[in-house]
Amino acid sequence: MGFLVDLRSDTVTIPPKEMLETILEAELGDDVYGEDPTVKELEELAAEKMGKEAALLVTSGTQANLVSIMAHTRHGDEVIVEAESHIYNYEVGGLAAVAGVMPRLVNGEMGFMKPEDIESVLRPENIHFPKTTLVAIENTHNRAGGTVITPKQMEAVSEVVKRHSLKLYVDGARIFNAAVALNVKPVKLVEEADSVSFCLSKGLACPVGSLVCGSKSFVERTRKIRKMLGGGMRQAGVIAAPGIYALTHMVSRLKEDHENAKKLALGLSKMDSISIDLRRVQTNIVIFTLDNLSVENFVSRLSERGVKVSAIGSRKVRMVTHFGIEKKHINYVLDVVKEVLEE
Ligand code: TLP
Repeated sequence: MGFLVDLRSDTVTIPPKEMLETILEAELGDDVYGEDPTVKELEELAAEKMGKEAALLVTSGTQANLVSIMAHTRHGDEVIVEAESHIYNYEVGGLAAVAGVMPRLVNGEMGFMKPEDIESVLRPENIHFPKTTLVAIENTHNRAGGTVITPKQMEAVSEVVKRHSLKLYVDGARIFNAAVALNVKPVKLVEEADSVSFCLSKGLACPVGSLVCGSKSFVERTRKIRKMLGGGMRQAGVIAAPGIYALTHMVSRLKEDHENAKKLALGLSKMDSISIDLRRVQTNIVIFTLDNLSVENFVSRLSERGVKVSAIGSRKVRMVTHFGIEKKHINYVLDVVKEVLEE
């Protein structure tokens, strides 16, 4: 039997009915006036989960990164980001175009920028140089294959960051995947960070929304910047209610997505003409290279058989497991890939 299996991203998840039902029950108000009780409840819950003083509901992960960078920096500052990071690669250059900061790239190892590599690009005080103010970490790291940054790695980065009086921000779009994979509370992953954002609309299966968490004064700055960017929302409780449901019901099930990703990766690793680094398959993302087949061709032939996947550049393919994808779908995808490769 054939299936329709969409592995392009965990952003394609359809929310469960119980989650959508919370919208009808949500108490609403105008959040620009600070009067939506459901938004307030979600923001308090998010802050508590991340061990920070306060949180702000924003429209997307991209907006979360932008308002956070803007709140931590001034125009002309330099921000250290990993070369393959989402902020640098997939956010329409917003950090330069809107935040007005200069990205300084550091190559990571499996998404992790080593402290000595960060330190090596820091500039001494000099009239010619921009001021470096911020280091941004991505956990899990998307383009590295959903790899996790551990509390120990965070500690090591934080030592350099603090010694040079910089700020540390975590793009934690998938921080709950990292926490579940490492079997730690998310707060352990961001203790050292000044701020963190996470997405509701990826593995947590919400229709929309991200949260930015940090100190009270930082979050107040992001609130004003969000308004400036047109992100002040009115009865945003309709977005917050699913978020509350997600944080209480959708986190622990992420381990199923990780198991499915491992099963998928293992199956793919046994096929000729696929190269995959299994060490990188730590959460719900599977990235592999096709040795002698065009990615474009592969993606379209899979799609003809009901399997949607993403191309990353001309050589790599990404598959992401998520809510709604079960073992039977993984078996189906493996059969389809085998068939396509044998054609
Ligand atoms: N990533 C999306 C695409 O934009 C590539 C995906 O399908 O993985 N940080 C990280 C680490 C992300 O992976 C993403 C989304 C974002 C931020 C931005 O989130 P949204 O899409 O809500 O703006």
